Amino acid sequence: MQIAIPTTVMRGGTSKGLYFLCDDLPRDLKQRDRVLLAAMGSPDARQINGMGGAHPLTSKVAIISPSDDDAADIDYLFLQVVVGKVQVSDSQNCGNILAGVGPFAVERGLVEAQDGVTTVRIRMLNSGGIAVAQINTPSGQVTYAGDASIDGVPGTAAPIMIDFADVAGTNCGALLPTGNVADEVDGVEVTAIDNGMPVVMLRARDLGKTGYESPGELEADAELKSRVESIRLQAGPMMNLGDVADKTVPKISLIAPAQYGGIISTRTFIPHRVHQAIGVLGAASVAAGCCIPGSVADGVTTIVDGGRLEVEHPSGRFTVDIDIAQERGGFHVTRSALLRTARKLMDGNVYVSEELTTC
Ligand code: NQM
Repeated sequence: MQIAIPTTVMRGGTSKGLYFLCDDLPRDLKQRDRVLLAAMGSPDARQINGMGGAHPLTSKVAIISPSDDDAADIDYLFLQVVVGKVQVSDSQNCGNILAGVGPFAVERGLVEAQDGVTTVRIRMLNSGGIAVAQINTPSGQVTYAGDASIDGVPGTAAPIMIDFADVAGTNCGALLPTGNVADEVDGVEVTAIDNGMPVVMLRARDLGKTGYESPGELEADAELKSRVESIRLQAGPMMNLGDVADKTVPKISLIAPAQYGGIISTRTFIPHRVHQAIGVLGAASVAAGCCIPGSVADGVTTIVDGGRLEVEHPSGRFTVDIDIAQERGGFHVTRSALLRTARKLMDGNVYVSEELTTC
């Protein structure tokens, strides 16, 4: 027999996933993960028997519950249901799926809607840190329609402004987790950085690439992929992430001079597929790297001291507002803010075999 589990399918930023209330999923974590694998269709590489879209960007889950933290209204746990593997990972946060969390919480009655704009304070359980999202709620109803556009998503939608007060080092303990602005791994200069997402930045040209290749071209290059993975496996422990063989972090961002008036151009391994755009917190980390003299971005771009930075990616640009200060010899990011949109696609039940919730 199959049982029904209430869920909402939502596009959050440039990603898509299933959004659940925590109480609707099994409490036991092994059972919960079995249910989510079945709901998404993993480990099948095509996810044909589930809701997933056979790509990391469309195999994502948000679990939302009321928060007991006075600084937050709700808690958000992000889970990556790995495509092609029996693996559900909480090793990373996701700022794109985060965009749908505020609307979901308002619609499910976890946060009271205001007439106009509703502020939702979200505690991010994977990484720590609070995100503050502004949701359009005219007459106390969430609206998804609007005139904001983000690169990588067709059309326009209601704007969702998201502010991160203090996310630097939330995954790795420090903005520059190795203690250096640059390190060498496998003979390649890298900058390991965590402004909400652990990212290893390196110059595309140092790997024999222009940095303007398409995701498909980069994914087809087996030698490049193995060099990138070798650097990632060594950078993980250096970034206080331990053994990252089975983790989806750090991300590897190949950087090159901007082509379209932005601060820098990126192609980002997440970590085995190449992002069609760039992750939200991934972009915040790369933007922070563009503010640090001596980082690998220094010379690829002109280092700035914060402001509105446009990070270029394969499908356009990602704007990050960043405030960064140099204090006591270190760098302190006081604010990262950005615009996303989200859209509710379907609301109903996902069906899984009852045995998964009982054994
Ligand atoms: O960096 C993909 C995405 C992400 C993560 C990934 C993200 C972020 O685009 O905050 O949004 O890097 O795995 O959904």
